[in-house]
Order: sequence, then C-alpha cells, then structure tokens
Amino acid sequence: MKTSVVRFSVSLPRQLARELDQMAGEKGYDNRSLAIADMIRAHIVEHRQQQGRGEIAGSITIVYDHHRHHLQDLLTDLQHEHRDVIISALHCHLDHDNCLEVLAVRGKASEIKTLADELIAAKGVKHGKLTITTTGENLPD
Ligand code: NI
Repeated sequence: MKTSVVRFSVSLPRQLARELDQMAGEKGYDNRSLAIADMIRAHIVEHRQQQGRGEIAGSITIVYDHHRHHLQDLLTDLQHEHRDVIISALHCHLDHDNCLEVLAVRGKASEIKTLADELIAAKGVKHGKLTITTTGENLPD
C-alpha cells in the first residue's frame, strides 16, 4: 500500500535548518523529511505514553548480583506475577557474580511501569532501566 504524502512548508532559523541537515546526514537519513518524520513519531510515542493511552511495548533491563540473598527468588516471583505483560526474557551471566536480565514487555503502561519500578527497586539490583517504545499499532511509518 502506497502511503499518501502531505507537503507543507516550515520556516526555521537558518542555523537551525543547517543543524538539522547536519544531524540528518550524521544519522544516515537520505533526506530531511525522513529525519523529521522520525522525530515526529518519537514525540507522538512519548506524548501517548505520558497520556497513558493504549498499550505500550518496551524492555526492562536489570543488572544484579545473583549471590544476594533471596534476590533471584524475588525477581522470579515478580516476573511470574506479571507474566501477562512479559513477552520474553533473556538472562546472561556477565561474570562470576553479575547477571544481566532483559525482559521484553507489552501491555498497559501502568502495569509495565509498576513492574519496572519493583524490579529496579529490589535490594541488590545494581542498575535498571525501562525503555518504552510503541507497539507499532496506530503509528504510521
Ligand atoms: Ni546469571
């Protein structure tokens, strides 16, 4: 299906337009329209997640020491509780002590944020981060 295109003109300060073209080139965009379209999509995704509208997808990454007492059990319990939003999980043994876990998630923003907060706040988790993206639905490419 061919996407129909709308053309409109935008006025920018010359220096800002130069910076835009430079950034688009450095990021590998063929033209500034593609770069601007990606920026707009990123803002729409961010706006929707702030509004709490619909479903989100994303990933939760945590690093922890698996020797910490009860931590592994707690993290597993949390994941079982929230299994409806966890699509996939990846566990890597970084070194003798440290584990890296990446959870792919999809579902209600509020539940995913709660899950991420609980995992990251667990005693012994050294670092954690929730990265939110779109499910791709209702976002034109
Ligand atoms: Ni491990």
